[in-house]
Amino acid sequence: MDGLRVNADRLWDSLMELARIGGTPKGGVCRLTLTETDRQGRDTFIHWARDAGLAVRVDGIGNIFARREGADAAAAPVVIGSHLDSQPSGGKFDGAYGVMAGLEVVRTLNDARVTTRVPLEVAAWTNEEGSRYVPTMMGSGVFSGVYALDYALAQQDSDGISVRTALEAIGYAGDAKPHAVGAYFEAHIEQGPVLEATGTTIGVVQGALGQRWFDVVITGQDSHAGPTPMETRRDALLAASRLVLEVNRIATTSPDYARGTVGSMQVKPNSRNVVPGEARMTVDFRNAKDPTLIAMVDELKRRAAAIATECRVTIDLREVVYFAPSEFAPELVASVRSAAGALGYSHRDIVSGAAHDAVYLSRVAPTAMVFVPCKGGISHNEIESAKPEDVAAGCNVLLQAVLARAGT
Ligand code: HGY
Ligand code: MN
Ligand code: MN
Repeated sequence: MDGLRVNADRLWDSLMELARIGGTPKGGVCRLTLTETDRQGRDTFIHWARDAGLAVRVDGIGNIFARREGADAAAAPVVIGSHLDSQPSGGKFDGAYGVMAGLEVVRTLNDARVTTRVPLEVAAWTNEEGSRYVPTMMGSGVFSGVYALDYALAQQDSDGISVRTALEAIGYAGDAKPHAVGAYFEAHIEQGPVLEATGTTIGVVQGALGQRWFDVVITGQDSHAGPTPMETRRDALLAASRLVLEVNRIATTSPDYARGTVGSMQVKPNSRNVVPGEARMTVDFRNAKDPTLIAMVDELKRRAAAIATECRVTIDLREVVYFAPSEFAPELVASVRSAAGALGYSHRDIVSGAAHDAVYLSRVAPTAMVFVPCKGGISHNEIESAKPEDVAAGCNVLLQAVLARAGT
């Protein structure tokens, strides 16, 4: 099987075809989870999967499993997956690449009439992005036992629509039960600058940063921008602005790949001549070491308390996501590294700054990821781009690593 190669044009064409669903003017995609465009993306994947002879099942949170039988039908499948949902102004490759690469692995095995020893499944996980609904990686989190199904179904978006309602509205509330997974592989663009900057084709992913997400509500008092003296104001936006600076200071002064982002802020009443009485913002902290991640949050809480006193406001920090740094299965990571080497691709070990469904799958099955470069390291942006030859290279590594695990 060492000579087997994927069909690079077919893979690229599938990615470009899928990118037309929810396509945005600057060449990105908007397929927010459980919306009409997400449904269309799901339907397209299922159509292609069935064309490839796969049996399709959907579970209670809308995760899709497209199954290719193996010689040992009772064996736990090797699953290859990622996600079809995107950020509001996302790119063509984030998530979609991993699902299309899984489909291309199957298509290649079909062309070569290869039967694997254990079954294969191509999976598309619900709501990886965590943009419309928190928590992030919701579908893979339910599948892996991190979140109860009812908890996930009850989550509401900013319009008060529950996951359950949205899932039923697009017809993806399925009944497939959780099943054993023999191993999990995910191909993904790096979403950062390292591979491109070092001229490396394949990232051999060791694991992913831990994350702690907070929803923050800052409450002061609306008051008139003119008569209200500066020293008596209870200005929620001033307090929020100081907290944003603290998030950045903590992240830039902490070790171990520390990251800190405030990605969203709402101000009330949001009127130019009213001192804002309320500000809502998000905090996304990440780190490669759990003790450092915990220390970052402790420092944030200390600084928030001081800012609240100085600005005469209240600051409520509600943690909405927490998962420790994850390490992938050494034996599977080694199979990715040796596949890249055998195929003659430049490769390097790398830690993922982004979380992926693989983070939660690694709790229930040996897991590994394959990274390929993206242009300028830019992702979660409509201009996200990758090269056809890199996309194909990652899929060839995926094919060989999957075959090494699934057997033939
Ligand atoms: O935020 C993340 O790491 C992922 O893109 N959901
Ligand atoms: Mn992704
Ligand atoms: Mn993403």
